[in-house]
Amino acid sequence: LPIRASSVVGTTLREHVLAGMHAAPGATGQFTSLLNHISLGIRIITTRVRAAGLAGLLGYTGDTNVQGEQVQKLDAFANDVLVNVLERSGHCGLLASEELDEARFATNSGKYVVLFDPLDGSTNIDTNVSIGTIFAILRRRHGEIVPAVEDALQPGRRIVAAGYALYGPSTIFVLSTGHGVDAFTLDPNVGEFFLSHPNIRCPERGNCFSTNDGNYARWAKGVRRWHDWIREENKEDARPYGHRYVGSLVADAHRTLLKGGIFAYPADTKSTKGKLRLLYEANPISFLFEQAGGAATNGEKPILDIHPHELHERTPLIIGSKADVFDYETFASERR
Ligand code: AHM
Ligand code: MG
Repeated sequence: LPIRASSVVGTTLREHVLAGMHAAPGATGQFTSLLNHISLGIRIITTRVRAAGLAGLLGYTGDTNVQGEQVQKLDAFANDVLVNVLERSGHCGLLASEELDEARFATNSGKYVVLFDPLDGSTNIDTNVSIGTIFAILRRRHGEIVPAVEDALQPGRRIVAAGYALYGPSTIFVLSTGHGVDAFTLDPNVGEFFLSHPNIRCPERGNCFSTNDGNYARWAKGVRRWHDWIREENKEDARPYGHRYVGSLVADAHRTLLKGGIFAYPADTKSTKGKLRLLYEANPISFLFEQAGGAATNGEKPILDIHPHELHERTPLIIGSKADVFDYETFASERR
């Protein structure tokens, strides 16, 4: 088979998305345009994230700036940018964000729904640790003339595209339109994303686990036993696993996607339904893991099979290499 031009390292995100459109029979260009608008939003957010420390140094943060105007916090800024680019695209019927209490109607004729967390890991901003943006795109429910909130409450199985941007040492945009996962790195001088990691595959098994261990005493017995087990010395397998935890989902998920292993944020006696949000955190990340050959569960069933009931619903989230997620499930369900 000839190598697809769009999967060669160095291809721009724009070219890649366009090539996907040409390969899809009957494509109208609306989806392509929507993705290009999201990419624009991410580039705008990047510039503000990169200036965040500097702005603080110059006294531009806090409650008011030198002009006496209120200065927006980074997460509110990121939210406004995404709302604006989505509304301008003309293809988004409904949008929902971690930063908005209610879903928002955008363009009545827009056939897509976009769910997003504009700036995830925001408690890490003050200490200059990586943060990210997460999004999922769904098609509006079939046959409905105008958008309704129910369009957002579809299971993750119906996602048509999902991705995240990680604002780390470089900005990286990880995307799946349902044909595997590719990552694009931003060249800040050119202002363009270039394909840097084509066809990402999550390893079958890893050697690293990622949990907030401070919650140990609050976890269910099965989860505690899994956690004890993964830290035990064993000559026959990779145990004890190494431990990494950033506390920004995008950063922890990105490492786990590339290197394998497991990230787990189970329910506990304080967060009885889990902490992470189903629609705009767990679902898009789970879609990417499944597309890369990894797995994503709430401990009982695949995240993507959950039928959502409300916009800001929470879920336990366990993602990673297939074998590692399977081990977790056998402990959590007390089959082991
Ligand atoms: P946020 O949406 O308020 O930023 O919270 C979500 C974050 C995730 O990025 C991360 O995985 C998790 O919360 C960390 O939680 P904890 O601080 O309890 O370990
Ligand atoms: Mg969040």
